[in-house]
Amino acid sequence: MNKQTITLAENWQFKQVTEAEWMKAEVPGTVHTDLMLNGKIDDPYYRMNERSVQWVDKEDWVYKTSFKIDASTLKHQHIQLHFDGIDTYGSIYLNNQKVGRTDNMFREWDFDIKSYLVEGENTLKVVLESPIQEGLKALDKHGYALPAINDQSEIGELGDKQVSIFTRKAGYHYGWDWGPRLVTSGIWREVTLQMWDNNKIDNVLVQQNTNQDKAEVTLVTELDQSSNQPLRLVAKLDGKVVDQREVETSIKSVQQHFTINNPKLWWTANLGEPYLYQLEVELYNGQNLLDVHQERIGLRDIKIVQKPDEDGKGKSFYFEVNGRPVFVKGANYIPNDLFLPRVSDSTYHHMIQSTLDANMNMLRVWGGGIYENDIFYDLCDEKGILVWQDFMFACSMYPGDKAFLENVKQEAVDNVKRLRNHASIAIWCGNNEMEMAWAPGEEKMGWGWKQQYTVAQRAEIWGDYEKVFHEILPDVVKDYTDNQFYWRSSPTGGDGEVAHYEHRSGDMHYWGVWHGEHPFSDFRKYIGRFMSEYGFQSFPEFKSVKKYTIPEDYDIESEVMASHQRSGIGNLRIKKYMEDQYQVPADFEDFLYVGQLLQAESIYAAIQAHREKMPYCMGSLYWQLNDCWPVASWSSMDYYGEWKALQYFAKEVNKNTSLIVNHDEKNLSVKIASDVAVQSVSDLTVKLIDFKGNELFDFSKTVEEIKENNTTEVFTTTLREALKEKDKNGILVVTTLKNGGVLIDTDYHYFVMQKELKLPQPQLEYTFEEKGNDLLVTVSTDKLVKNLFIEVNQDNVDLTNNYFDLLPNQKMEVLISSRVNEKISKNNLEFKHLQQTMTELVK
Ligand code: BMA
Repeated sequence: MNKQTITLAENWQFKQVTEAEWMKAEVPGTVHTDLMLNGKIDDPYYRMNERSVQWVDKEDWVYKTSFKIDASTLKHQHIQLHFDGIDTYGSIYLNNQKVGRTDNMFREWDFDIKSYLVEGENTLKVVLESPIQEGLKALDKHGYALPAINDQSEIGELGDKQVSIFTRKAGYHYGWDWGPRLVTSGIWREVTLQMWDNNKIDNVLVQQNTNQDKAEVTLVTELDQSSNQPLRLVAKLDGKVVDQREVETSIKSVQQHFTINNPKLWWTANLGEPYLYQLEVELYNGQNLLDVHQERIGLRDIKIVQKPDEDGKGKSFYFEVNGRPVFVKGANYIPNDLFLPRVSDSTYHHMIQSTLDANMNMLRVWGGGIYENDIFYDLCDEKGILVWQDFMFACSMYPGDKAFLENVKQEAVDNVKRLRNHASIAIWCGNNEMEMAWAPGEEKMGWGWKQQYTVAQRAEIWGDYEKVFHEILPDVVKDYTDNQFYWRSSPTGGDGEVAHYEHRSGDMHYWGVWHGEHPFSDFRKYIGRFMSEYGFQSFPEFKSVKKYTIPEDYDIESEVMASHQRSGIGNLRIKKYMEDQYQVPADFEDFLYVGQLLQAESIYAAIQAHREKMPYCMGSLYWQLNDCWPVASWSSMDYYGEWKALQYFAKEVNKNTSLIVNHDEKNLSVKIASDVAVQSVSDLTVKLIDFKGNELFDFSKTVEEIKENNTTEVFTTTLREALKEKDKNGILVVTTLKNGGVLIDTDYHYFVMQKELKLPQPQLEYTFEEKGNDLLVTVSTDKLVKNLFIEVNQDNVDLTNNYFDLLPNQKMEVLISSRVNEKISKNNLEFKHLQQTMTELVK
């Protein structure tokens, strides 16, 4: 092949520009992690250390490496220096001559360097200018401040000077309500030398028209051609040639067509197999292979359906995959670290596997983070997880000068081209919450932003918004993708209408519970067509908290714990809602545990309410799947990858076919919500038992048919009939659904708040069985156990179940295994259940 790539990952050194001493550096890397590596700063995630590293982002840094080039390599016609990403302002020098400058973390950069190279030793230097100093200059030039509510400028020692919006860099680096302020710099993605002669493939756009019977595929290949040689382009699918053609010398863009009959379709995880074909596009000169483009593609058709309701008052908003409406189950996703290059492939595997294991079928890559690494999308493709992709703008208003707009356009082109062929990409969205916060044309709506400005400034700010989100970004999606869907902002009511809680079109972020202090029961009241955000916070489990604290910090109000809680109202909200539902434990460790249950129960109920409203509501993405550092947040997995109680509860409530049991003052009802049709007869049993296991009521029936994307009531009775004179505090309803003898779902339903449950003191028995490195724990009990938590004091472990209720005389098997092949020791296990945390006796 005439193309050659050399990765520049070795011999890197760095220093502060004003200092003399060079230190060892990692590329890809960040200044902060390199300073840690050299023992110059302490881990910013530990206790209050974040505060002592705020100087780092105000300095300029320089990285250098050297590499050898031999005479034959130098003969290549084209030699480019390629950066997959530079964070952010970088001046690039080769052999002390400036070859260019970068100013956008999200873009890829190419510099022609043939004329700068010499035979033998070459030096590459990258000067990283402080994003804060650059931001301050831009703020000065702009003349007035712009809204950036999550920018923690005070912690950054800048007073009220919020500069994040002026730099095209991940917003969350400047702080968020779940993140610290650590404004990084670094060569954060790979650096390569790319060499070729005459011709290469630049990129390939895959277009398809797919249905069950056939897929008509068009490949649009862009070539970099500078020779007069006759060329041939060969397309292969799963190793078989599907098209080949001669290419005329002057042509830059070539189309190839082929048809696949009876294609193996790509499906979301819950509906089928996410089949991927291996695509190769090869460029030949005679028999000589010049270049090859490889990727895995899915044959599928994805649409977003917005059909007016019959009464004309709203419109649907649902995803249709291969002609089938899909109820979306999932979560919002943020970057896994502030220091992005250290996020390992195994972290990505764990995240996406956990998404799949929690029976989800979509992640929303939220706009305050990054356009994720390729591996993220590869894994989503493989596992059948749809991706809602935001462009990187969130909760702020941005400038709109010519240079900024041109920069944004290039960023969009780079990322759209990189990601568009992934089977998982389902929607492109302009930004997070900006339309709703500004609320154009609605004086009474919004977050009070526009009221801070003069008429002229308001016109300018909204004008700049429209240029980016109503022109540049939709144009890029239109021009560079296979007709993919663009949505202006999340949330938006659609048709230019601002989203609100009563709106009957578009997507909805429901924050009445939490921010608005609505009761949990309001999750059932405010349901839109597609719930793209809602959430509730919790702390990490104690094992995780111990990693960033010392015993004197073990109080949620301590300075250290408060610093790892970035929502100003966070602790207040958790305590208030906990008081409503639970007996609030005085013990710190118990508080963390009960807090996780509180979060899990509330979001479980929300997801259930959304599914119950199918097909009116066709999506439920809670805020948020993961964390970027150890912190109290809305996440269902903590920074160390530990599943919180919510992740287990999500797994339960997201099952394709799920029981929903509810009661009100008068009635008890059982419903079945299902994403899929179940044609054969199913068996439903509904039992009422007390906490010692006595049966008080027993009902069973067969269910003839379960419909897809629908919720059907299958049983109802009056409370009077079911409960008789029984004590509500000591009973529960156990509902099971079986099909052909196979258990589909079980649900336990209680009649009172957790704080009012008369939980008995159970006699628990445990047996342990080693299975290779894994440990099988079998738990049994004589009386009801509520929310048994198996705490494993080992890292990187998976449990098949946790935080579960165990019925009297029931047995539960939990397999504990290690993701790093370690032996699980029973000595590392501790157990906790709710009754142990309750100090007040329920009368
Ligand atoms: C949502 C998100 C984030 C934020 C979260 C919790 O609206 O888009 O901006 O972290 O709320 O407040």
